Amino acid sequence: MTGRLLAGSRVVRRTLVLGAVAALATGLAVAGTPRANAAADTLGAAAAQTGRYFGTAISASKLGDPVYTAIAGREFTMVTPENEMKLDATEPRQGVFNFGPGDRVYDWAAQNGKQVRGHTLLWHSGQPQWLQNLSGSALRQAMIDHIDGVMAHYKGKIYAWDVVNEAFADGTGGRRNSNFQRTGDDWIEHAFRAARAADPAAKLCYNDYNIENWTSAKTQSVYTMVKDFRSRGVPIDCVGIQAHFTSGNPYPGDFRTTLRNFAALGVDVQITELDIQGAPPATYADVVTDCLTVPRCTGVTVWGVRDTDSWRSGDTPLLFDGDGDKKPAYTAVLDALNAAVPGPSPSPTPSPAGSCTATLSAGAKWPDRYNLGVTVTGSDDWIVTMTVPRPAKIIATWNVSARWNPTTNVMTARPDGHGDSWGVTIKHHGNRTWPTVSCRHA
Ligand code: G2I
Repeated sequence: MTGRLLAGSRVVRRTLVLGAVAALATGLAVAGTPRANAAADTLGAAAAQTGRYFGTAISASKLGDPVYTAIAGREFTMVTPENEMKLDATEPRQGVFNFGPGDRVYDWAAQNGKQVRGHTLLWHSGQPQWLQNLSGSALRQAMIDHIDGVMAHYKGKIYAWDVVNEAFADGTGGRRNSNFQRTGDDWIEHAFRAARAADPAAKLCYNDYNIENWTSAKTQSVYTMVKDFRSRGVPIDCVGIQAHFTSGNPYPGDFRTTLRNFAALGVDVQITELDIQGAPPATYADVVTDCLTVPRCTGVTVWGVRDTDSWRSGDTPLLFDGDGDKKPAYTAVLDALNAAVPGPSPSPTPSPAGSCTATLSAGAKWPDRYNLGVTVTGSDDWIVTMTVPRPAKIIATWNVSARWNPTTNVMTARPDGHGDSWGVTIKHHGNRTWPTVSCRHA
């Protein structure tokens, strides 16, 4: 059996999937005691063990820098184009779209197995001149046309879109005065409805800063809007909390309450632009731990790779220094992510000389599922453990004997006589973060 065949005719596919499910089902009765995951050694892998992503902002202009791409490729599972999908970049003239820079970031992410957050469709800042010159119904129509044009281009490819960015004012908690706002209060809900129609597969987020502190007027106003949208069926799936922390806008002790309260409205919450002045390790760990305590906090994105890549580089607010070396904050975040893995600490099993390695590679993709190839080296009698980030599930395997434990969401695989290259089909249920794998000799 091959993964390629799985994409074949409906009859063939059904046969293979059913066969594989039967093979997996035999594991249900014999699945053993849940084992804790080994500590992961990258941010993305550690977050994936908790069913979350760990992302970074990426600039197209830096994709030629090998230090930058090595760190980004290794550590992160989610990518946000820092500027390339903004209004001025994507629609520089009315009705004339430019997806070159956005595609460069998207393609790099896709080629490296990462998902993409789309940022951002409607923002008061970064507007091209033609848009700033419009008002009233002409502006409203241009806003909808922009959403339609950009979302059509990236249809089916984006994990979540920041549909509306920073629409509330600091301090008072009222709406920010902008050209969009002057078209009427209902511009935000119209944007979300248009976005849902344009790409039903993307999660639709409202994204803002200074909404970390639960008691602030701005947080309360955004919360009231999201609650209202949920009660009236306006399609909103997530709230992005930027988390740009400075001495003037410090990490608040009630951040976890904010995450929990938004999540209780039935939306995902995501930390979307994290950076902290001076990068204090304890504060970074606290922010990440807050996310880990809220099941609907689905991921954390830091706003850049190295300090020198930051929009406020003088604050050295990120996890890697200008040389690309890991800072103490990196270790604090990795430890916080690894500490979240449930279950007892793994017993230190000595790995035999030349212990085996399982390597994943991208296979075919469908809207609701994707294939991964697995190649094992270093042993011909191996046991591979694959931990799948919830709510994704393995629904089929080929060229391997597999047991699926639904309690732990872990598959254990052994050779079935077809060699050391095999594969799985994963139904992602919205979480396209790849599983983590480990290998040991049988
Ligand atoms: O301002 C920080 C962030 C606040 N939330 C929304 C984010 O989209 C925003 O990101 C920043 C980028 O990090 C900056 O890189 O947004 C700025 C404004 O769009 C970005 O700055 C722009 C400069 O304004 C341009 O002059 C410059 O050409 O960056 C461009 C590329 O370096």
